[in-house]
Amino acid sequence: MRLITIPVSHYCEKARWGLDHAGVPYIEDAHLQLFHYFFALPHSRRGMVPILVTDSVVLTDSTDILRHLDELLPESAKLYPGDQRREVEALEDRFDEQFGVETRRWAYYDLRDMPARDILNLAGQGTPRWERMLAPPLFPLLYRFLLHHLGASQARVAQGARLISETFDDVRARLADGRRFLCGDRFTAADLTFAALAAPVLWPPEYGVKFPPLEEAPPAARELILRFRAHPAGAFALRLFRENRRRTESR
Ligand SMILES: N[C@@H](CCC(=O)N[C@@H](CS)C(=O)NCC(=O)O)C(=O)O
Repeated sequence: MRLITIPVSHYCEKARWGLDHAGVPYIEDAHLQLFHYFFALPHSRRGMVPILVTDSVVLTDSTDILRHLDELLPESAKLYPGDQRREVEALEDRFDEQFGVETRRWAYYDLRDMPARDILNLAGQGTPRWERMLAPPLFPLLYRFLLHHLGASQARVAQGARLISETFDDVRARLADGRRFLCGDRFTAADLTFAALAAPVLWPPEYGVKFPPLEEAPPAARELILRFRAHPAGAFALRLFRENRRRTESR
C-alpha cells in the first residue's frame, strides 16, 4: 500500500496511525504542501491528502481509510466495534469537521513567525530532496498563500481557539466517570481521531514527524501548547500517543 501525504498534516497522521494500528506494511509517499498536488490530483479532484492507494482501491479521505482498514481486523482489534459504531462515528465526524480544521488553522497562523528554515525542517521530513531544495526561495509566497487558503486571520484563529477549548472541555467531561477511552474501556476511532487532530496544539513526541523542541516555538504558541498539554484532555491525547501509537511503516 502507498500512502500519499503531507507528512506534517494531522489528517495524514490519522491515516498513518490507522495503518500502524492495523499492522499493515506501507510506503509513505510524502510531499511538501502544494507540491503534493502533483501526486494527489491524479487520484482526487480536490487534491487533498491522505490518499491510500492499494491494489484494489484508492481512498481519498482519512475516515474512509480507517473504515477500509477496519475490515481487515478481528472484532477485538476493530476501531469501530459493532455495538459502539454509531457513537464512534459521530464523535469522529465532529472531530474531523470542526476541531481538526481549527487546530490546523491555529498551527499555521501561530507558527508564521518561526524562521522559514525551522518550518521547512518540520514540514519537509521524508519529502523528496528536489522539493526541499525548491521550497526556500518560494517559501514567503507559499506560506502567504497557505494562510489565505486556510482562511487564517486573527479573528478566525481566536474563534477557533475557543472551539478547541470547548472540545477539550467536552472530552474532559466524557472522561470524568473514570473511563479509559472516549467510548468506554477500549480504544476506538474516536480516540485515535481526537489524539491525531489535537497534535498541532500538543506536539506529541510519538507523532509521525518530529516536532522541534518546544523552546523553538514562538512564545505565544509555546504558552498555548503548554496550557493544552496540562488540560486533562491534552494529557489524555498524549497518553494515547504513548500507549496506543504503534508503528509499522517502511518509508
Ligand atoms: N476530511 C479530509 C481532510 C483532509 C485535509 O484537510 N487534508 C489537507 C492536509 S491537512 C489537504 O490535503 N489540503 C490540501 C488542500 O486543501 O488543497 C480527511 O479526513 O482526509
